Amino acid sequence: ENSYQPQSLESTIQQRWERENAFRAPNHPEGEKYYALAMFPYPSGQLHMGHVRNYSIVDAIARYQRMRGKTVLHPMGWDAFGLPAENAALKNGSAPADWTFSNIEHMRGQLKRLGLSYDWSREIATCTPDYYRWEQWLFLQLWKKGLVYQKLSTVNWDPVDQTVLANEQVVDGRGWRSGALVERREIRQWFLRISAYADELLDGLDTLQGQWPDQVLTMQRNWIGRSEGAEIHFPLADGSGVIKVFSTRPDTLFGATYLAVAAEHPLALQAAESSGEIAHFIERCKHVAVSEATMESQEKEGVPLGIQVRHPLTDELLPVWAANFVLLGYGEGAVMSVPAHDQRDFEFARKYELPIRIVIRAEQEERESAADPQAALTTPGCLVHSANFDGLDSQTAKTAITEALAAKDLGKKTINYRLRDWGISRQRYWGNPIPMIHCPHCGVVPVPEADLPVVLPTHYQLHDPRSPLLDDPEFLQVDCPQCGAAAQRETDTMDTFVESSWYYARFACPDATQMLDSRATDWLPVDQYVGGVEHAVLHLLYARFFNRLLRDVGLLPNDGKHDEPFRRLLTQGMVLKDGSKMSKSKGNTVDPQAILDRYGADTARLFILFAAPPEQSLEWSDSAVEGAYRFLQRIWRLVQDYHGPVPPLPQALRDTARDLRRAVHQCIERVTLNMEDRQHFNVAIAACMELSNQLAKAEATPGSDEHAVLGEGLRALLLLLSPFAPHLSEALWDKIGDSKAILNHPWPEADPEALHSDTVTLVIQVNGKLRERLDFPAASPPQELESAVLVHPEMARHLEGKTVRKVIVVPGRLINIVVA
Ligand code: ANZ
Ligand code: ZN
Repeated sequence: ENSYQPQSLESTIQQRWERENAFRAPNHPEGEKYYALAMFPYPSGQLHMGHVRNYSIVDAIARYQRMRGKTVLHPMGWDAFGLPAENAALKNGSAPADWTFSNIEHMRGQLKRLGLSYDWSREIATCTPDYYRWEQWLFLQLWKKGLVYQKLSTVNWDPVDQTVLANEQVVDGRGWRSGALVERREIRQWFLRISAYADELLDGLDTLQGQWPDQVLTMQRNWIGRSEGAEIHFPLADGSGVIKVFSTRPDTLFGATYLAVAAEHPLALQAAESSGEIAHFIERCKHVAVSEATMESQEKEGVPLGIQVRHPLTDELLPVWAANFVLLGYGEGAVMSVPAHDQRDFEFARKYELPIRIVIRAEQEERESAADPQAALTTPGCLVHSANFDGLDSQTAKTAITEALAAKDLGKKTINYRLRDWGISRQRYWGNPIPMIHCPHCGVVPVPEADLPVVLPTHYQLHDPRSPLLDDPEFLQVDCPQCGAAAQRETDTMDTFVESSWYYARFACPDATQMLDSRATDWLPVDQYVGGVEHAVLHLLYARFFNRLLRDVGLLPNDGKHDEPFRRLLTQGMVLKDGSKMSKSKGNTVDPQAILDRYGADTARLFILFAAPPEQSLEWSDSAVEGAYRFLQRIWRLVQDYHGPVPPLPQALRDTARDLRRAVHQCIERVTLNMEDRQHFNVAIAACMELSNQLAKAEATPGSDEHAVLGEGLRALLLLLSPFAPHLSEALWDKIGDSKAILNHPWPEADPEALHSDTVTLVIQVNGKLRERLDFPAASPPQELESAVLVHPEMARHLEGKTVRKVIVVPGRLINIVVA
């Protein structure tokens, strides 16, 4: 009866929370609101330690803020569409929906077992029509605004499985399932015009400075990749038009010795018609997966197209090449190559023996640069061999040359973004159907709003990777809403990042009969968002984009306070074991369930928060788990052994009681500090551990001052621990607490009176050398200290036989005695 039994204790406490709807948030926050959110999980089947860490962090924050008197919203849901459900279904011949919902059941149970303070009445699963219908609705609004469009775009095509592959399904250039060589194919796909928000998304990052990790802000800035430069036109020698290029270095224009275009550039395709070599080159480029990273790292290769252009300022003839490092989708899909000043162009020129012409001299260099450079000089400098622009610095020359081009109508200043529009089409089944119809007469026609949602059929058993929507007349066949003719539904579904781009807003009003209502305005933005740093760009950028879309369709106010979705972001570190990331493939996972079964939720949570600061990686340690468990046992015993009830504090405390009380309030101060700005929960927990040791040592016979202080200290300790070990704290609070339930009990405040110490410890130096540390009354003026230190018994041996020349007092810190 009197020992710590986490299993039964935790289940009793959890039932109480459930009975009392303890974590139900009101529709509209009363008083100050606090919205705490963890990135919601994909229902893969089992919680892993990364989840436990993520949710323990947010739960500690949510519980702390509740005790600070805020109205807290802390919801949970499921990012439920996506490929793994299809893969699992293929393997077991089940339906993705069944697999998904049974996983949700199981994982919900695991989350409940962890005792997380969720308002479960707000649970969302994104694969339900109640949720995804609003995405379809938004899609139609964006279509009206011109923020949705279709264009040809490249996909990875598996010729054996006859299906489009996601990038992660391409392994070493082959289909993950068929092993067939993947081809690049151009198909029409749907895009969201995130590029229209590029500047706003960039500027918004400034408002997050200090609230989001710098690393994430930098990654987003680079991802948006704003480049200022010029569009430059090179007239084709045969007079048939121009090739446009984008350059951030128009100052190097006179060093351009050839042009390079992307393999799929129209001019390359045209040249391929009459050249087997060129056609072969383009064909080979097709087999490289479509990512910037692979394009960057591959060996640079190219082929001359047999075309010439004229230099826009010198009229010199330059050859045009197709090259595998030029991206079709960036800038103009063509570059002017300046081998002397761009490393990539340099390597390419070396390989194919193209001329290298130096036009920039590093500022500090006196003589002409070497005629045979070993690498490109990529820094700005002073122009040479550049006609009337010689002698200008790069910065000035950029403007001057761009102006000269503009005067000839052969160029202009432009800004380019690395950020591409968001291709949301997926040729997959288990996703949100794009609400469009293809009519043979009218072309693309949106599904009328009244016909929403387009419900995704859930009954298919999957037998091959091809989307069953393609073969289901029930889904496919529809009358054109405009002309009534037989038409076909779109079979592409939306990227699952669409669902995760607005779920945080829907949590505020999960039952709203529109996408969002005024509850979202009141609860947003999320005050604290926590998740993995792997989401630094895509998810976190898309959500920032969507929040602005929701604003611009009128669902959130345009008041400057609702632009950003997440006010503060914490990116938690990984959970490691034996020095490497826990993962199934490495076989080094620790199943949270096993820890819960053995030690209970409080131990699991406490260990995981104590083992490292939240943003750093955490090394799993069985003995540290054991240690966390023993600590909780110790707290249990400490409170059980207390001879209650807790008496009121006497007016004046004796010395030892006063010291103990100081320790209690110092702990409150330290924990509070680490719950707020720094969020170093490990330090907070360490402070609690230290206090528990001090309390355990107190000699507290009932009736003594110490007994009263111990009571106060145990109460404080339970309050301070309750965000980390909520079950134990609440159970013990029942025994020793004052009336209010610990969940909503005000967070303890450090009493300045108690923190105040009557003595100060000063460092005593003799001739600048440390000799003693001595206590003096805190209020002593310097003259008193001067005389007191000289007669202090501890000082006799240091001063014996010496003549004191001078005593220097640095108040609160040290006394230096100068002797001869
Ligand atoms: C000439 C030049 C000279 C360049 C020089 C650089 C250095 P960011 O900063 O990323 O915007 N570029 C333009 N379009 C490209 C494409 N579609 N694929 C690959 N590279 C492309 O980079 C802009 C620079 O990348 C441009 O400036 C262009 O090369 C190249 F000394 O033009 B530069
Ligand atoms: Zn029609």
